[in-house]
Amino acid sequence: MKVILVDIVPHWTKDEEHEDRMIELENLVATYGSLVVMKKVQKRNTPDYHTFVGSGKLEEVMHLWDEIGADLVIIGNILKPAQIFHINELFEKAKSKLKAWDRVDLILKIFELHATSPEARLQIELAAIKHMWPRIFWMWLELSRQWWGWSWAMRWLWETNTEIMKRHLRENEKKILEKLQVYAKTRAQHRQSRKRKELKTIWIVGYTNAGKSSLMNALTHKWVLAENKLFATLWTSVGKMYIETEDYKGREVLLNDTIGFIRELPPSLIKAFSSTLEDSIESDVLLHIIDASDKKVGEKIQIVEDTLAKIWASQPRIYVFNKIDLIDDKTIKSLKKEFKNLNPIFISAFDKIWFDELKSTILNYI
Ligand SMILES: Nc1nc2c(ncn2[C@@H]2O[C@H](COP(=O)(O)OP(=O)(O)OP(=O)(O)O)[C@@H](O)[C@H]2O)c(=O)[nH]1
Ligand SMILES: [Mg+2]
Repeated sequence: MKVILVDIVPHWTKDEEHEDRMIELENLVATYGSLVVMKKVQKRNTPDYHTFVGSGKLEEVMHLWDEIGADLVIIGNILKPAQIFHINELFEKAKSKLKAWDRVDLILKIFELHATSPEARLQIELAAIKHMWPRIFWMWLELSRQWWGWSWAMRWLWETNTEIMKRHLRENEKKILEKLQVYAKTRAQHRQSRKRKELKTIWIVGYTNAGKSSLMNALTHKWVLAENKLFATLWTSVGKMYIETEDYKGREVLLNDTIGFIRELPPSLIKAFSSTLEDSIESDVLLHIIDASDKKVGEKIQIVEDTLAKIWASQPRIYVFNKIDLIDDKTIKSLKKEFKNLNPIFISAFDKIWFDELKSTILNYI
């Protein structure tokens, strides 16, 4: 699919900031397997009430569509149901084949693509239904406003169809929730059994692509998929790590590798993973993995912290700067200085360096 990317940022956004947003959006599109053929950044402080982007920009995009043959316009922000409806309506009226998605649509599509287990698929289906509800409701509201020109028969047909659609969604939602409850019950039993064995759990959290799964693989004998893609991991994997102790008895801890976070990830999408995240949310310690080679380290740390606050995770944290093989000593030194208050540990999951220090810090926390 050929994609035109449109991102709206306030006037005061620095160039490097919106470039960073754009790179991330492009990475998301690439993860979905599509190609960005055109990028548009628009600076405006208040989004357009009707279409978010503004009709002028949309006209421009529609003309481009003719020239470059794009299929999809992705808006890098989170839009209101009415706004996405108006954009698609505008495209339809202009007889354009373009469709519009917002950021949440794109992330949901990636989730759909990466969901491999039956439970993951159910959770994502549920998230998609929840995401569609306000849009359907809005579509109904908008179309019923146009009724005055309709015949009675048309109105009746349309109302009946909408009712069928709503009922279908409601029934689907109920069925999915019932199936998910079965999984949640099994998981709760496993959690109880781990508690009885007094095994401590550590949740590996962090921005997407920070290297969480790579670290999980390096510390345990698991093989979790780690690749240069956003949201490579969607599900929780649990692995056992052994830490040597001075009394030679050693300690075992459980590591949870889960979905990564990203800016503007709506809490409703995180909640879609609530059953698989339950284990992690109840963990004893958080290992916050940070990509040290990222130019926007501070911002990414803040986004992860904000997301954790939204899901009420308040455990003690160990901050781990990963990928130090990609940066020079001078950068490490300045990061150490800048983030001194976090007491971070600097490692490379690739080269397996500074793992002893990481393990002994973990030991202090459990
Ligand atoms: N150079 C270098 N690359 C690394 C290191 N750790 C991870 N990577 C690379 O970074 C990319 C992302 O790694 P993952 O382990 O999949 O990251 P993740 O945080 O699990 O990502 P998501 O599951 O998508 O949120 C992969 O291409 C890894 O090979 C490291 O220490 N050094
Ligand atoms: Mg991962």
